[in-house]
Amino acid sequence: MNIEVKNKMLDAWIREVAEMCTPDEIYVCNGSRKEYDQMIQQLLDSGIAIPLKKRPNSYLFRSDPSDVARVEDNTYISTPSRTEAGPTNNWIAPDKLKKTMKDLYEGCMKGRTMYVIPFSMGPIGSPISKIGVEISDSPYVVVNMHIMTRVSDRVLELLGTNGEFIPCLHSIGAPLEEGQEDSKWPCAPIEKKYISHFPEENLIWSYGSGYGGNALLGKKCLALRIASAMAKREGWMAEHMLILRLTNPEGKQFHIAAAFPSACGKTNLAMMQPSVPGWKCECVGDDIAWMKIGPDGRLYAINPENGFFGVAPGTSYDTNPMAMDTLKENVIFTNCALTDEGDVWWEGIDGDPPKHAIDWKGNDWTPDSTDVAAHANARFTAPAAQCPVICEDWEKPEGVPIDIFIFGGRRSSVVPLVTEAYNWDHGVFLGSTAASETTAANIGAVGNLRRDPFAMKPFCGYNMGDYFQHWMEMGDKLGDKAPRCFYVNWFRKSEDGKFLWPGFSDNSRVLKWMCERVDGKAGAEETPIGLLPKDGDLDTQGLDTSADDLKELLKVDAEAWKAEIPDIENHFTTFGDRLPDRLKKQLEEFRHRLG
Ligand code: OXD
Ligand code: MN
Repeated sequence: MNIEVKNKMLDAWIREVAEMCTPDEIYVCNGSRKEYDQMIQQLLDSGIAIPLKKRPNSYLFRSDPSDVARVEDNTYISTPSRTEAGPTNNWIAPDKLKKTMKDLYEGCMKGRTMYVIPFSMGPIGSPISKIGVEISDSPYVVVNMHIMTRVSDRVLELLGTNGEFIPCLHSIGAPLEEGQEDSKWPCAPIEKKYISHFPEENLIWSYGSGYGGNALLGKKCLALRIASAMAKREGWMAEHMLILRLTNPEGKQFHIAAAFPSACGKTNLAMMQPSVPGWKCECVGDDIAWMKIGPDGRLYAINPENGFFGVAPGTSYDTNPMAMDTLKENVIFTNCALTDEGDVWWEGIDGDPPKHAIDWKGNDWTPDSTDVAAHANARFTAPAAQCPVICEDWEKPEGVPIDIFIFGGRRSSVVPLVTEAYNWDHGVFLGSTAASETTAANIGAVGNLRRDPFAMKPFCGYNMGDYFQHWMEMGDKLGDKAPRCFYVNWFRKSEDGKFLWPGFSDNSRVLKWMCERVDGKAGAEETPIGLLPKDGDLDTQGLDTSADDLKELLKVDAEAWKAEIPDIENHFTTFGDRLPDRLKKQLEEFRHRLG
């Protein structure tokens, strides 16, 4: 070990893991630039990282073709009883799961270095932040954690001799025998991959995958699954939400937190540049919000992350110019294509496709190839501080006060552009019934409707019925200081299959209406599904959308909604007696309003 670890629990844990996993070496990370550069050099020397001539200090990695995304089927919430994990999570009893995984961990780091990565989720020392320590045998994980979290020796100082941390154990699950040649992306086969959470012990064990949310344990595992269970116990919220600040022409600020399932444009909205003159949008975070009630009774949010781990395909100067400008240097790309000029390329990026490239699997690619050049889930890892519209308060330890919650999904029909909830309970009803049509990013048939409550289905670390109840209780505590709730759908289509709403920067028109509702300035009409903008309430100046299309976008078809009720009932039934009575009441009232 390169340093002496003063924290007793950490020291004991490192020794215990080392004994089980038998690495050749142990290295405790300090988060310095020098350390990052050395790790990158090592990855370059072994041919794992590919330098990009066109982007300073940026590198491309190619994963194993079997290790390209989060593995929800191999993800477990291991609570003492199955009921505590609830119907939306995979469950194995802790003893059994630990036994299986200990057998896998036995000797799994042979021939490798075991890295100890002390990190903070949230600014180091903030009252909302949490300290984690990830042990991993993947240098790729180390460099990504450097960007996505705050890795620092100051974290160890803060821990002192007895401070608490969340232990996150990760192994790619590929021991190296003496003389055995390493592969470029070692990992275990799918049946040996386990992404396990023990919420009662605040413990994470991940085995077999080197990719994204399976391996960068600060993100989905700690900041959502473990944190949501802690938040329930401690009376705060850990949500799968972007955070943005909108400033109106008079200089008044509004803070919005929005939950969308994957492939609904969350990162684009987080960095959106308004088309409405005089309005300004700044990004606080693009994926996760931790929120606590402040001394003034309002709800304050921080972004616990330090970087963006965004989906590259589809990102362009058209769809997200601020993301494109964030990606100019100091970026790790994974599973993008490589051009002959030494740049990355992906489907949907600006300009013409290159005449020749190397695809994400390392093969020659031309526009005539039948396969995509970049994997659909190809990613960029970029420091949040590099975003040109990062909010100056994004690292404020106390967070920003949330005025508005947005829920949403991708629906080609039925759901209008925007709906305001009648009150908190109705807002929780909208969040708990949120649904999205599946895209290529989801496993299963494209176009199926999948209920993804609060976009937390894959990320809630306990029984989701109890999570709904937690939302109700937070509303009770917040009272009239609670954020207002809205539901949006940017994806409604005309009968001939065209998107009715231009989206992107024009989404600012919808956000403007929300802010004006909060300010008591904009009108709305009551409908069975909630409050909708009346004619003239939505700022459509300069918008290239016909009056008929606008009408269709804001249409409430009671019959179509009635047809949704059985599916909502089925969805609610899965939570059994854990479903809050207040949600049952909401469903009854909804049915009644529909007539
Ligand atoms: C993500 C996700 O990677 O939600 O952020 O899948
Ligand atoms: Mn996400």
